[in-house]
Amino acid sequence: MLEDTSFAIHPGQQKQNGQDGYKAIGPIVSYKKEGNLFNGTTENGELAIAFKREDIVHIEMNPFGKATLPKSPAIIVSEKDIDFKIDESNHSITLSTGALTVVIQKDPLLINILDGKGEVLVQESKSGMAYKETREVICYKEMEENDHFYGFGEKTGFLDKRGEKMVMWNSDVYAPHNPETDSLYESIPFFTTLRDGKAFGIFFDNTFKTTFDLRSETDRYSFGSEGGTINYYVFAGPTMKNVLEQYTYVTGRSPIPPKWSIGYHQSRYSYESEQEVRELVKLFKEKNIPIDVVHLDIHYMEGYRVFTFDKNRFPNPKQLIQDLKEQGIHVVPIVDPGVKEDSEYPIYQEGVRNDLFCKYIEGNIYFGEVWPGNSAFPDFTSENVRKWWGEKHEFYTDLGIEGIWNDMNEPAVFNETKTMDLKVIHDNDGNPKSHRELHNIYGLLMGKSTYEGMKDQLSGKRPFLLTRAGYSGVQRYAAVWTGDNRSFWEHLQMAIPMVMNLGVSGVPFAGPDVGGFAHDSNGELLARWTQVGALTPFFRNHSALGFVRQEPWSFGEKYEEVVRKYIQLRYQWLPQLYTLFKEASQSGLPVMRPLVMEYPNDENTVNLYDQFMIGDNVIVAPIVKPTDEYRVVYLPEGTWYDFWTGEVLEGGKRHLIHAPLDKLPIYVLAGTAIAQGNVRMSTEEKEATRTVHLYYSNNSEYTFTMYEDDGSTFAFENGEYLDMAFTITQKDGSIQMTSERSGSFKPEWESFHLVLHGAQEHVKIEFDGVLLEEQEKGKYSLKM
Ligand code: MIG
Repeated sequence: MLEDTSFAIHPGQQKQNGQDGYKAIGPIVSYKKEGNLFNGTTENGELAIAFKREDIVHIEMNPFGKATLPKSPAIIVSEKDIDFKIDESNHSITLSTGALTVVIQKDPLLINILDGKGEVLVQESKSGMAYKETREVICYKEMEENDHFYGFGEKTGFLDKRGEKMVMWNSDVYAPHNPETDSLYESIPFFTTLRDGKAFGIFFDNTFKTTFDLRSETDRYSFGSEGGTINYYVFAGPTMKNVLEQYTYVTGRSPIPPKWSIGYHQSRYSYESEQEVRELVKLFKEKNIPIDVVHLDIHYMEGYRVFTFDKNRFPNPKQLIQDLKEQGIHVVPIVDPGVKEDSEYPIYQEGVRNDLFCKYIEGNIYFGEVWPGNSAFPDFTSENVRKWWGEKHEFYTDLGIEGIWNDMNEPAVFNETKTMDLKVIHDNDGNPKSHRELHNIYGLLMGKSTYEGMKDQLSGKRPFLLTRAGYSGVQRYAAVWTGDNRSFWEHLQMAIPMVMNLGVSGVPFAGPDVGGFAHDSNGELLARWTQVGALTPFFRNHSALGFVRQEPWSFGEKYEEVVRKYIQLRYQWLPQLYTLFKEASQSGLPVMRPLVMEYPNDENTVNLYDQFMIGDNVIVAPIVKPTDEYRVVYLPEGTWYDFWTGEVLEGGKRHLIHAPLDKLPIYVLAGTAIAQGNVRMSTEEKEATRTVHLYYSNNSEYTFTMYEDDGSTFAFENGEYLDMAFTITQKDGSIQMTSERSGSFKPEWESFHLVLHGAQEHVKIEFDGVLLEEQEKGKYSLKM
């Protein structure tokens, strides 16, 4: 209680410095290389090292038992390791592949990791790895003066996490979300260090509560856990993009989402009846505002029982869902893990009778209070439970539902600790472990169960899953929204670095509740937030009960117009975003990314949090303050075009730009291109025209890719896609474009245009050797 008062900084509260009770793992006593595995014994523990790839090393230091290089469910990379060279000197043992060298100093034991050129990436500091008899483990690394840190998943605050101390513990935080709020819903114990323009990454694969301390000391940082071992991967980089490719090689990538799921989503806690949903959709249509998805929050259920619809509020869900589908709209219902304790409720009956719920070691079911009242929780750590829960989604797919929203899956429980009793023992496929150990992966495994179950039942269609909680690897199953933010300008500001860091953490499909969830939004905030949302990967307006309505028309004509314009803009940009989602599925690169990823040598970008990039050539610099119409935009080297006016701005400096309420500042790099589609009322409507916008720059070369497929099935896996790579060479006042196509998919567009921006005079464009005819100034048409 007194924590909220000045008592918290009472002089007597100051902790004594000095002995922290940690003990070093001790020097190497013996070691052996067996096949592709290195095993060492230290005075107080064990050490194991294996290489997943030349540029990825897996290390475990275990002071409590054998080092076995354990893998959490985050890991998808195969068991197979690659070989390495081993050398020994008096003081050290060296393991190397071409791209990484691990130097194990024998006494005291310190592990240093160098890149292929012999440059030090990770250097252990002081005691290196240490532990307490009470099972805490910690590892110290040196921190250089110019190190910057990115990633760590879903964290508040600015972009660069240097100077922060962060705890990974999936937590339901309704309020507050502020710069010092630490644990939120997701735990992604992975980060990238950028040092003098070069990057490497560390993934601490430990599912217990982990802590990353980049604050307490200026020249070293630590990561540690209250259980488990120091079990981590180092990724060699050398670019931030390489690190993400390496990390997602180990933990997986996002599948290409169904197109409808990257359209606009409208939500409210809650649209409470069929009537209300129909009226909502009618208004969207009347007002000419595109929409693809309506979310159904907890009120659709019968007494908050998952896998039910309330018969009075939603008398005919099948009809409703079908009618909406005919209007190009998908319905996404919320599904929480808590199953109401009700002996007459089939889901509860099945769960109890088939032993599918989380239990105490003594055999009694764990019950926690959530929306339905006293509830039991499926034990997603076991395959049979995941299968059962996944199959239950037939209830939704039978009604025509293709997307699910998982909430409260930290799991959140209404009690003091906010979650399940840590003593609960998960079955974990016959390898029992406490909730304390597996808490952080509960949401990930619920996501796996839901995604795989939906996929099985959708006969070839792609499911969409939105989740609140997760762990590394969550990207394989779900999009992530950043939970219960508020309708504050500060939260609009915070959302930008948060989503960028999620992207840098392997989660490309993310976004905040547009307009803010709790608190009362207002027209200007909604307008500015919708501008940002229009280009964030996940785009959903959601708000809480008890606060003012937040649908696009809630604040009068003036704001409605702006909101409409930007939801429409989203549809125009979908082709560009879709290609980026496809790239994310192959390389792990985020759709929305910090400038530092593209300009790592530019010091101005290292903590730039209020601008973002879409792909590698578009900068978005939204207004995130009330009444302000001006802001400073930093444009890195190169020449940039104002997306709206075509005005040319020189890079390598800051510009003061004017952005009245209806303007979202967007800049496109000269010499590059973007794809745009026509505005549609939903992605289910035909995309009749496709336009590629070229931005003139004499003497440049750019490879521009455009990806297409049916947008809804997995047929692309069998070659039914169209991948077009255009090489655009601008030289001596003319442009040469060559295209390379693969895949057998035939797109639906009837016309394909090329628009050239910024050329003062007529420019000759040759496309695959054919001279294009200029139809009107800057506009060229061509046959695909
Ligand atoms: O404790 O289902 O973050 O989006 O509307 C609240 C009701 C539970 C929290 C989610 C929010 C959702 C709300 N849920």
